[in-house]
Amino acid sequence: MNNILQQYGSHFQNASLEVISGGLINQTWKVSAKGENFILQRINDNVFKEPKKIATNIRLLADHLTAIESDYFLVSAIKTESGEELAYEEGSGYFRLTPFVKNSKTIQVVETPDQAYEAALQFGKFSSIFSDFDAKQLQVTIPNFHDLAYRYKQFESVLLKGNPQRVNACSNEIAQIRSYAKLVDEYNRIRMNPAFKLRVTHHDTKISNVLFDLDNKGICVIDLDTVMPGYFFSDVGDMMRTYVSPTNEEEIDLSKIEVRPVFYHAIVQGYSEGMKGALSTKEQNSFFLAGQFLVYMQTLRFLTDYLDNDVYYGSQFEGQNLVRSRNQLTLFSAFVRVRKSQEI
Ligand code: GN1
Ligand code: MG
Repeated sequence: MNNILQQYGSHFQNASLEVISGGLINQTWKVSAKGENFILQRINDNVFKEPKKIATNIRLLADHLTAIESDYFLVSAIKTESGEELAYEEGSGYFRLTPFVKNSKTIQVVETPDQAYEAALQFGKFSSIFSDFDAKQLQVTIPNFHDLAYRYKQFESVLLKGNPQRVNACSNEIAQIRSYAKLVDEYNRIRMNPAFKLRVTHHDTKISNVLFDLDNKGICVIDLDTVMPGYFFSDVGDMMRTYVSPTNEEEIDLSKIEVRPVFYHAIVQGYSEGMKGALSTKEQNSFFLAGQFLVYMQTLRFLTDYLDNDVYYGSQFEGQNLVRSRNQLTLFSAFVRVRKSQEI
């Protein structure tokens, strides 16, 4: 790592690093150098095949904020001494350094409806601040990332080409997933419907991607790698997926998974306020569908990866991605149940 930090100049000569865990894709460190803190991330270039596209997007967004004289806080990369937004080293890959925002903190688990509200407000604000920016200008950093129809096709194809033992052993999960396939048709209809607008979309709205101040108010969103043109259901749906249950996708005891209506409503309220009236009526009526889409998509993605020998997410124990997929299937059923009881 020292070779990488050297590219940022002598300030980092005696820097110390501390691993920050959490994400499944990129590696992250907190760097301390001469009393100042920074965040260093190694971009996984198996997933982000063209890391420079990320840097281009952040630059486009920053330029737009300058043009509209906005004081929105966008965490941009610190440049290397040779003026690059990414540091590269043969064999180690691409790295990005950003400042550690003073008096800020991240949280790992949503504990109160207020936190869900604050985060949703921030993700809504993030999209709405770029409402005059043509989202199509952004580079697509991961093609088909939140395309449910594409994810379903990947799933069907792994059933034929994946690990045959695992495919055989998962007939139950596969049948359940297939029984909900009507959602894919619904997704295709929505995508064609102009009432669902293409906007600057974050695509990874987990709670640890929001910076909070010390009074627990949201400051801004971080981790801009998957900012791409997208639809409201991506950001809303992934908040639903990750905030409404007291447990996360790693929970093995499925009886702990539940949908807490107050957290759901906090997301709807925060996001709607952040979007400042920009949501169409159709979008306003599709919050539940957004949750269903994203939970279903993550169920598909985890099971697809399990059947494909964990090539994407990796695994720390045999069957981890199967556990994650079962977890998401349980969350999906809980969503449907609570919807039927009209609490959400
Ligand atoms: C990945 O690594 P992380 O936690 O930021 C994934 C998300 C998934 C999430 C599931 C680029 O995000 O789409 O929802 O895992 N990001 C990518 O935990 O695939
Ligand atoms: Mg991410």
